[in-house]
Amino acid sequence: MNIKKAKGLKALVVGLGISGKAAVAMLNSEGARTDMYDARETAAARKLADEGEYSHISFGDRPSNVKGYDLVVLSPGISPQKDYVKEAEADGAEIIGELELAYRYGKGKYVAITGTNGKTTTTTLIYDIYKAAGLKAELAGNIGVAVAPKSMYCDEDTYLITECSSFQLETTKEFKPHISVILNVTPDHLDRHGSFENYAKAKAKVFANQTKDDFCIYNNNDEVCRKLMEDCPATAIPFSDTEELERGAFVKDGNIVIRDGSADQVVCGADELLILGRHNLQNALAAAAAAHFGGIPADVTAEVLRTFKGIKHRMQDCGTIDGVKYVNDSKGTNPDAAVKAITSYKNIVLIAGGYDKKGSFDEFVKSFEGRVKALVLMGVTAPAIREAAEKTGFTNIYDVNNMREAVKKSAELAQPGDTVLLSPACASWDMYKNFELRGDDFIRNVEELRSGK
Ligand code: UMA
Repeated sequence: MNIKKAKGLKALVVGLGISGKAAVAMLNSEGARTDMYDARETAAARKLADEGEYSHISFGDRPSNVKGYDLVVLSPGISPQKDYVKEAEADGAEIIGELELAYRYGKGKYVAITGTNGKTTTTTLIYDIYKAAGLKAELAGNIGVAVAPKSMYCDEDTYLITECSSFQLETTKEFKPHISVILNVTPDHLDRHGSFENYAKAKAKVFANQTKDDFCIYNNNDEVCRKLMEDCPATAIPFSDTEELERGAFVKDGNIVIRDGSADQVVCGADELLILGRHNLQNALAAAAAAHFGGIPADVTAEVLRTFKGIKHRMQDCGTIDGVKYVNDSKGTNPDAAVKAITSYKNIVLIAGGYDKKGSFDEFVKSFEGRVKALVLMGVTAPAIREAAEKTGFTNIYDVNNMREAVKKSAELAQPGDTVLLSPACASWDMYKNFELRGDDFIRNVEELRSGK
């Protein structure tokens, strides 16, 4: 039971996208007096203000006022380090995000999944398993669904299977999931968090308020995860695809096995998974552990693992044209995610580049060896990726201006048996609103290629 009362609080919601709108609705229904701010003035934002009883709304570089608030609810895309946020805090406001708001004023039991990569796949797998077990479950969080409406309208015994980004965790304070999952931690969003250490710290907030009665499922193959566990107050449950563990989820004799007490439970064969790659085996192990420690029988988990086909924009098979396979991995928004996709295929014509998060591309280009034949670059980071690739001696590089040109050029370069892979290693925000729109643009262009347009 996490419910508190927000009645009478004076709140400012910063950013009016998916999270901000949900925060406004929750605060209004709780009886808080809610003001709003967004850098961009849109008709949708105005409408929101007209509907609110006490709302004042402002647009532009900063909110018209940041003084006198009890609570400031930041959208995930907005840094708590911004001057006006610091000013509000100095004036006595508590700074939280929509995840924390949903937790404080709503209901439900949380299964919170974080990590640099694999979050959406694992969150979806866990959700599918909980539903298959007949439990009440809702999908929420960074997967594109605000948490607040789910926690407002669910029952106390509903599981909120919540994908948590570092941005969302950064602004949590009391958030306490019953089961947390940390899949891996590799450099991402360094422009926002300032350092890898700060980014890892934000991830560790997923377990900060857990107790021994809760579970934290973590990747024992990931050094950063193991290190974070030194400060974990929950019952820590490791998973590994390479070693047998005293307790946890691992692969033994080719099977996914759960060990919890004396007898091992065989879930299913690792080769029965339809989703490809070592990282997906790790995602399946994490999901199997999250299911087991949520009290779900192994046969229910097995059925979902055997039939799960993956998610859109994550190594999504878009079919074959003239013997060339087209794969949409628009969700490869950081170098590590893209490496995972690259190592799952051979003879690749790779489309990469996008928004600059100020990370290094050295490891990314190293993974090309023996796999990537040609590189087609677009977006702000194109010169940086070219430079990193050329340093390693890789020179088969082509610059293009948009996705249409990228798909056309890739089709020219690819031979039967090759794979054209969109896995940009970068966020989409320089050219698109989000990675979904980038992936849809890729799919549309592949379809046009198929129809000969
Ligand atoms: N805005 C400002 N000032 C700024 C920046 C943005 O006012 O300085 C305004 C914009 O004009 C816009 C609103 O804020 O109206 C957008 O807010 P937002 O960027 O926080 O996005 P939301 O629509 O609320 O979506 C957020 C997550 N977005 C980000 O973290 C950037 C979504 O994750 C998430 O699905 C959604 O909440 C529901 O939980 C997307 C994402 O890209 C998928 N996540 C990153 C990732 O996965 O790498 C972390």
